[in-house]
Amino acid sequence: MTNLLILGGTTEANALAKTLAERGIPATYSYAGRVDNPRPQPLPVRVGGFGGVEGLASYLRDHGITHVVDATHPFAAQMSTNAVAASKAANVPLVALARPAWRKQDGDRWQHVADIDAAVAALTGPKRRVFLAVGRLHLEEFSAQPQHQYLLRLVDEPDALPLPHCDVVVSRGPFTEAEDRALMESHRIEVVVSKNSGGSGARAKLDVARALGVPVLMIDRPSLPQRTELSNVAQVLDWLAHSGVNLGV
Ligand code: 3Y8
Ligand code: NAP
Repeated sequence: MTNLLILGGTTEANALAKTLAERGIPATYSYAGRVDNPRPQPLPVRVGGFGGVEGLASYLRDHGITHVVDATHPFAAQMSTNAVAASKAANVPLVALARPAWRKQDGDRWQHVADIDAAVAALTGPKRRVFLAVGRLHLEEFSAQPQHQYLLRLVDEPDALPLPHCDVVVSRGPFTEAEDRALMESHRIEVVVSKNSGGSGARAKLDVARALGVPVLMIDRPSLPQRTELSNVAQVLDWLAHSGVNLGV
């Protein structure tokens, strides 16, 4: 009996969940529980960590999971690393639904940096108006460069902020070019800090930066373990069909 686990939290995971629900393919959608009101899903949802590799391996066995699709964000490196180890331990096949990294285009003024710390170091220098579009989890690191006027975009209202000069926009994506243009022009943004998330949900700020001639500090992705990577829902359905799953309609 087919029973999928989707490790979610991305636009692509949501598209997969919609398709599986429409086809009546049994699956559970998993959130980490990072934000207050995660988007509802057309599948049963579970929220919260599994308790490391062992916890996930036990979850796979206890719930009779037959396939794992890791559709988490490319920066969710710990989850993806655990998922590969746990699926091996529980002998459950796994694929990743992974979107390609964004690539510099003509007109882009990107400076690639290896990680968050390198992005912080690259902000050394006199005060600038910085669009810090990397969420909440790593704001602390940027307090090493308190001189800037920051624009922060967060999913939830923050309680405390580690930066002395910042404006906060509470907004979850996917984002449009019109709203990102309005935001970046009204805040007179002079540099954008972005993770190389890929996908469509957060690329608008890069298209606007190109149009406005604004430089981007582009944070490269963390390395992930070896696994089969598919890049769209159709390929996941194909993988399921080839492993004997009845695709319903
Ligand atoms: C909880 C689940 C959809 C899916 C929406 C995608 C697109 C918008 C781009 C910017 C960048 C950022 C952030 C971002 C994007 C999508 C997608 C994506 C970036 C939700 C969601 C959860 C999270 C967690 C959250 C992190 C934060 C990161 C905001 C849902 C909305 C900055 C990553 O407050 C916190 O603790 C937030 C934590 C991890 C990174 C960080 O360090 O703060 N995502 N984002 C998931 C869970 O609990 O398992 O409610 O929908 C999902 C989405 N976030 O189509 O509706 O697919 O990438 N999410 C980054 O890329 O830099 C925003 O503002 O320009
Ligand atoms: P992470 O650092 O790789 O994972 C840390 C721990 O959080 C994991 O070990 C696991 O806990 C738990 N976890 C992460 N994703 C989970 C999921 N989908 N279901 C259940 N538990 C999960 O992860 P993260 O970067 O904080 O990302 C958390 C969530 O936000 C993921 O769903 C991800 O897709 C989404 N997201 C992240 C980003 C980002 O920039 N990182 C951007 C957009 C969306 P245990 O070890 O206890 O199992």
